[in-house]
Amino acid sequence: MAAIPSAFDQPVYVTRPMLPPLASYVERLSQIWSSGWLTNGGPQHIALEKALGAYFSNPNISLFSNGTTALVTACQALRLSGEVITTPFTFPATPHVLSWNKITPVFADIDAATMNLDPANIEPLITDNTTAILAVHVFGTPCDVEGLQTIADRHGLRVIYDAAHAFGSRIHGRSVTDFGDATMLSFHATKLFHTAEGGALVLRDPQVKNQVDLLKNFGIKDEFTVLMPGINGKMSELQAALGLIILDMVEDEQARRRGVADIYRQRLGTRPGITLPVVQEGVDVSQQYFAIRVDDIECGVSRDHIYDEMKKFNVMSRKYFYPLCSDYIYYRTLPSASHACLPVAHKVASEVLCLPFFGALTLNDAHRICDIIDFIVSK
Ligand code: T4K
Repeated sequence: MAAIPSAFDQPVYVTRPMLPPLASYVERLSQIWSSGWLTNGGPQHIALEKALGAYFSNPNISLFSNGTTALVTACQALRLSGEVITTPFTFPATPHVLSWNKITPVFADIDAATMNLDPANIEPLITDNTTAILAVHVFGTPCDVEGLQTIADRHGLRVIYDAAHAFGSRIHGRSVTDFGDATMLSFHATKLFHTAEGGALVLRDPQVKNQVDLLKNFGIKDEFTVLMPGINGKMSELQAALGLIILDMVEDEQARRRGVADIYRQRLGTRPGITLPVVQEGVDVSQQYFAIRVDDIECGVSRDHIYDEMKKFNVMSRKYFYPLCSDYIYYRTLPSASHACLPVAHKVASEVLCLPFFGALTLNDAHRICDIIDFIVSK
């Protein structure tokens, strides 16, 4: 049997936020201090919105205090109601934004390879009450955007994407934000590009962008006119200033993560029972997460065993997204939440393990994590 690998001295988390040299943030903070302008669309906010508009080649972008509020607002702006078809394999925010809009989430099963909504499962779930499809580019892997749009067009539905994991994901050179009526991005600290907390909507229609801008600022048009019951979803100057610095670091961070991914692929790809993230022709992924799948029969040990044992070596992997949203107390009585309707999602949720994946992880760390997995699996 292989020698026992040494444990890490400090916990190695699933991700760590990119942090710029403090001095560069202090420099931006001093601009904020001199302006005395802290929020409500100040100079940092204007600059970040413009920079991200250029990054996505779409000026119809609206910044938010977080991704969840952005998605809640998108549902309002697009006047979604009734039922929306979505995936159970996601973070709780995805179905919750529907519930906050008094919309019933209807869960459809996912594709086994991409772990995203499978268009083939959507049509049988469409009723007269269905107004949209809310799909998630899980772990940065793009959805079948053409398949989803074809179904939406056939039934007059909106398409919204939760691209919380997909900053920088591209399909044949086009940003994932080019597809659908609205795309939400999360800029939470755990995301590749972040503003500590934050998010954005990228919109197809400039009129929807105007509506979104009103909605995220209480519906205020001017000092004496409030047009609609909006919310406070504004990004502050402190968040935007951080984003302006982090944006310049994204490419380098992605390159570092690719180095880690290469090691995981080389070292774990030949292990029976371990499946690596899918590689799709013509697709660039964001490098947000590195999610392996563990088939307990073929591998000889379960995903849960690897997760528990890795902790003993101070490696904190995560079982994103277990349990499925359809198994939460609030949703499990929905007809679409029954286990029988979601066999692939249940299998995937029992197998997925997100390994530590961030630019500050050294290649040596990545090898050590593989040594630990090898040890656990062969023990
Ligand atoms: N849609 C999808 C598909 C999402 O995944 C998310 C968020 C959303 C919507 C909602 O977007 P936001 O409204 O958040 O913008 C984390 C994040 O909090 C959450 O934003 C994210 N998805 C989710 C996948 O991951 P937790 O519960 O795993 O967070 P936590 O605190 O356990 O953090 C994970 C690890 O990250 C920690 O073990 C250590 C590291 N970490 C975390 C923070 C907050 C740091 O090193 N520094 C930090 O500041 O949800």
